[in-house]
Parts: sequence; structure tokens; C-alpha cells
Amino acid sequence: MDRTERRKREIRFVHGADLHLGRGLSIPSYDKAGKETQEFLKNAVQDSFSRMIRFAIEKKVDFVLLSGDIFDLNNRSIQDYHLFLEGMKKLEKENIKVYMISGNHDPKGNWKSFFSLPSNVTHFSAMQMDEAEYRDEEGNLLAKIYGRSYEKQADKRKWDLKIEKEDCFQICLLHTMLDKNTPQYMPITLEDLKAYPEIDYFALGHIHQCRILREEKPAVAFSGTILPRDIMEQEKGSMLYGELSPYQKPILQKVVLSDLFWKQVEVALPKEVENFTELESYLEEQKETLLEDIFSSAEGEEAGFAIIRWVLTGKTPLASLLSGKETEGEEELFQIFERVFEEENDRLLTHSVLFPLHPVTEEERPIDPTLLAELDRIFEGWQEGNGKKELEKVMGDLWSFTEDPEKEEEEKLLMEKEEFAFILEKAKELIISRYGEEER
Ligand SMILES: [Mn+2]
Repeated sequence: MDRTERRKREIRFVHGADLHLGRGLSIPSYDKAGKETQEFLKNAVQDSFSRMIRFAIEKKVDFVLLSGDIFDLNNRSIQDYHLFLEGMKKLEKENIKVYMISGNHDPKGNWKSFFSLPSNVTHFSAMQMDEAEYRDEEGNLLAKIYGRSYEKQADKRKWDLKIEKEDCFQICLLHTMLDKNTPQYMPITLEDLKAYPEIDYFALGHIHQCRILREEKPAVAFSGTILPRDIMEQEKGSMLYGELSPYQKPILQKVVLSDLFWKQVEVALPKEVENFTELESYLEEQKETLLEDIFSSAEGEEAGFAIIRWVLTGKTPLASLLSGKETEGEEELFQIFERVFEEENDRLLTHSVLFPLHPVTEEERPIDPTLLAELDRIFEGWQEGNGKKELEKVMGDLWSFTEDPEKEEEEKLLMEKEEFAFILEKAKELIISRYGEEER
């Protein structure tokens, strides 16, 4: 064993990101849930955060890495900062260090300093690539940690990490989309990171899913969000536990932090299901199978608590029956699902029910090809830009369609590309399924 190896003892850490403290769960049916369920949902973010802190303490890690978006831009309150502070103090008491950067949701430029952070916490600068040293009690340098915070909601700056070969572990925190095409969120790629063989681990934040992208040095991973907050985030909340050793490649393990998960479940209705009564009996028959599918697919030790968006498909006459009565129909469907799945089951909540949109084949309902082409042209135009402005008017004041976060209006919800595409797709399906209906 040479001198270098003797000095490098193994280090252990926890890597988290995208805590989005302050951001609640987005559930349209929240008010209809029972008292206990509401209480559970209300505390879910806090519970995930507490689990993270408890895990770090129980594992006696050397430090905790937080890769940005600790707070949610639009929802952070003094209580959220207080909650965070309490967590940091618990770690301080156990002599666990914290290294963190600000992301696009909690940029340094408008970080709210309601409290002073305890001495164990290093909040990296937004000015340039910053660095900190982690030493053991004898003062031996064990690790160097690098990171750069966002100053504003966008960080288009060039990536400026310059490092030397060091006699210790090296870790870098980044808040990035890891994609050259989104210049506002630090435009770098996995290939760029591979060019740093001296770095042991790149601890990434921004993408809300746990992704271990590379296990060899330099290891690269997104920890995921600590708690999924809406139906678009269909994975349990998570963080990563890591070990760096001079003798083997980095060890990274996903740690599930929430029991709660969201899922979109498709129920294909046979054509025999002609009305609400028959639907309810059909669901009663399918109930066990559906529940088993939902809970057996859930990761983690406990099956957990499921928030379900039911999507009805299939060639059922119910589809045409509901045509023009969508709002009322949705309410009735919601009640049916609630009765079938939630009575005697306190581990499931119906998020919403999307009524059947009868997928129509060409043979069943031939569509004039010129009309179809025209439809495609209109929809493409919408995705391009001009149509977006029109749609923005139609959809009201709640949504913002801007892709430039510096122009982003704080009080509006950002219409993401995927959501926009989803809405257009559904609109198109609806038009096609209605086409020629009157004549039938
Ligand atoms: Mn982010």
C-alpha cells in the first residue's frame, strides 16, 4: 500500500436534490379525501425530508450533498426555511457536513436569508466554480467538493471546472438538464463530464427521477426528487447513498424516501360495458387484478400509498354516450371509482378519471384524407409558435408558454413541452373520434 492509499480512507455520503420544499401535492380531488388522508398528504414532503436526515444520521455518513432546488420558487415560506434549518442543525449535532448549490428554483440572487445556516453547511457561490475541503479530525484532506450555484432562474454560463489531480476524492455538484438543447439549465452533456477522469462523482440535480448514468469513475447520477408532487412524476421519492473507496469503483444505491407514488392506470373497457351501472360491475370484477398490478409494481419495501389517474379506453358505447356531457360524466365516473376502490382501502386515492376517448380506426370511421392533412397542418403550426399565443389566450391567465425562464412570470404555471404535446394529442384524438358522429 503506498502513501496515497493509506491516506484515503473510504468516505460515505448521501446525495439529494430537488427537495422543492414548499411545493405541495397537486391533486384535484384533495378536498374529497378523508381527514386522515389529507393529513398524510399534507405532511408528505416533510416526512420525506425527515427520512433523508434520519438516514444520514443512522448511516453516520461523512457528508450530505444537495444539488439544488432545495426550495420551490413559487411556494417557499418561512416555515419551509425553518424546516430546512432544523434538519441542518440535526446534522450539525452529529458532525455531518453539508455541501449544497442553488438551482433554478432557489437561485442565490433571491435566496431568502430568514435564518443563518449552521456552521456545518457550505452553500457554494454563484460567482464562479466554488470549492470546499473535507478533512478528518486529524486534519487530513479526504475530499474536495466543487459546485456553482445559480444566480438567477437561468444559468447559461459556460462550464468552468478546472481541477488538478489531487491526493483525495473529488466530487462535483451540478444542477443541469444534461442537455445542450436547454441552454438555460447549464448546457453540458454526459460526454463533457466523462472528460474529467479526476472526478470521482458528479452529483446532479434538476431531473426529478433517480438515474445512475455512469458507474465507472467519474460516476454520474441524478438523485431524483425526495417526493413526487404530481401525476407527471410517476416514481417514488428518492435520494442516493454513496461510498467512495480507493480500492473499488464508486458504490451508488437508490434510497426510496416516500411511500407515496403516482400512477396512470389504463382500464380498457369491453364493448359490453354500455353504461355506468355496467361499468361499476365490471370494475368490481377487475378490482383485485387492478389493485395487484398497482401495488406489486411499486418499488421500495412498502407497497405504499397510490394516487391514481384512471384512463378509460376501449370501444365502449359509453364513449358516445358521454359525448357533450364531459364534465358531468367525469364527476359520475369519479364517484364510481371512489366507491369501488377507496371504500375499505385507505392506501389509494383517485386523482382523476379520464373518460373514454374511443380510438377510432380508419375502417370504422373513414376520414377524408384532405381533412386529416389539414388537421395535421394546424396542429404542427400550433407547436411551432404562433398557435401557442392563440392557445395561451384560450387557456386563460393561469399558464405561461414562455420557454425562457428569465421571462417566466412567477405567478404563472409554465406549460412544459411534454404537457403541451399531450394536450394537442388529446385534442386531436377528440376531433377524430367526433368526426362524422352527427351523421351516424
Ligand atoms: Mn431544477
